[in-house]
Amino acid sequence: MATNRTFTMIKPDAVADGHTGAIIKMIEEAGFRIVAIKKTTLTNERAGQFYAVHSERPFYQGLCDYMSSGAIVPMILEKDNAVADFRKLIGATNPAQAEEGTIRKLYAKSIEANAIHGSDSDENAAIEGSFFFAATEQY
Ligand code: YYY
Ligand code: MG
Repeated sequence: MATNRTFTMIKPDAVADGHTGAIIKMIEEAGFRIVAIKKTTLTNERAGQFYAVHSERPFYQGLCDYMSSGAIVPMILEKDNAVADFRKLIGATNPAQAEEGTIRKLYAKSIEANAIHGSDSDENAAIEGSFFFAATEQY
């Protein structure tokens, strides 16, 4: 059975451009309940830890620089089939390939500055959620 939680963060470009409210509205209207939320920043080093799985990829350093360039809004979300349904809501990694009506189609600027993160598995959702939030911050 799919677990009912996923992890997301609104990325620096979308936060800086004032899209936080519109994106949260889309998330809630799609039926996700916000379990945890805050506005914070990542150092370059912590961004590197979060994306460690990509450390050998050519885009890794640029990604770490970008993710530490401004405020982000991490969230834990709850819904039946949360991981898969949320990936559908955000759309493809490259906004040029994202479907109409998805968050990335609407708000991403490029494959790097692509507005929002979504966990790719139940296991990673739990790891990523606890990267940002203590158990006492999840309601
Ligand atoms: O899960 P998702 O965010 O859709 O993509 P990943 O393949 O996990 O890559 C993580 C992150 O890295 C992506 O959101 C933007 C960045 N990135 C990039 O800058 N250039 C690429 N060719 C691939 C990914
Ligand atoms: Mg990914």
